[in-house]
Amino acid sequence: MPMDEDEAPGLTGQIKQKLVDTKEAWAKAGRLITGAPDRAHAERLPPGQRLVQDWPVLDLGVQPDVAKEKFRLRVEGLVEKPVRADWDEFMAMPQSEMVVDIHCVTQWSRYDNSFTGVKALDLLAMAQPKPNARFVIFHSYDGYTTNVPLEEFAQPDVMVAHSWAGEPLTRQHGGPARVIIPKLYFWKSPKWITRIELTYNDQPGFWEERGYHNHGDPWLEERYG
Ligand SMILES: Nc1nc2c(c(=O)[nH]1)N[C@H]1C(S)=C(S)[C@@H](COP(=O)(O)O)O[C@H]1N2
Ligand SMILES: [Mo]
Repeated sequence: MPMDEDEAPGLTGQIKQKLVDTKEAWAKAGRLITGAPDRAHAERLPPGQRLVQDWPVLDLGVQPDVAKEKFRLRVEGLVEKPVRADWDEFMAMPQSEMVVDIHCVTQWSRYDNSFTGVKALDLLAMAQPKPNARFVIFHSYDGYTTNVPLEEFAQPDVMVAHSWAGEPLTRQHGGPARVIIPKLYFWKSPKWITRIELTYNDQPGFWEERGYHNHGDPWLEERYG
């Protein structure tokens, strides 16, 4: 698949290689897997996580400046009706709100994040996946990629969000638009999204290729693969 010309080429030349190396080494060592559920929050806080009040910023050190005029959202690949929306078309799609908890593999969780955007289910209703579509590969403006099974994307609490707590998503948190998949660790929620590709074959993304778990369920502590 050719990359969108708006996507940054040569990602590895720009990222904080030291940071990536450290995380990759942790993944190899299986670090941070504690297996110890926090009893006080047994029903809400996944094992090995701690609750934070602020919202940490995690990325590869490249935060693309995507002007709304240049923003494009595409849903393509194994679909009957490829979607290609500019900002106004994206904002004219059915809008939804949700309040969800988010869980980062680096052990922080944050409760009650309110997001506004377009539900994955609404995008899929427009794009109409072909019967042989099995996986979703996300492509972002910083060159980041990540992958999920189609059934994980087709959950009612998955959306392409443009607002958080009623305000436009900031650039550092992935604005103008990012995917939110609350049931999986947060590395599966790509910031600065531009292309959502439905495929037959799975295609491990940036962190999945560097030792992170291919699935990433926080309740099963699927941190490292
Ligand atoms: N495009 C893009 N999306 C990304 C990342 C990234 O580097 N680039 N990092 C992932 C990781 S590892 C995490 S934990 C979350 C962090 O999102 P936040 O900075 O809004 O907390 O974004 C995920 N999505
Ligand atoms: Mo992360």
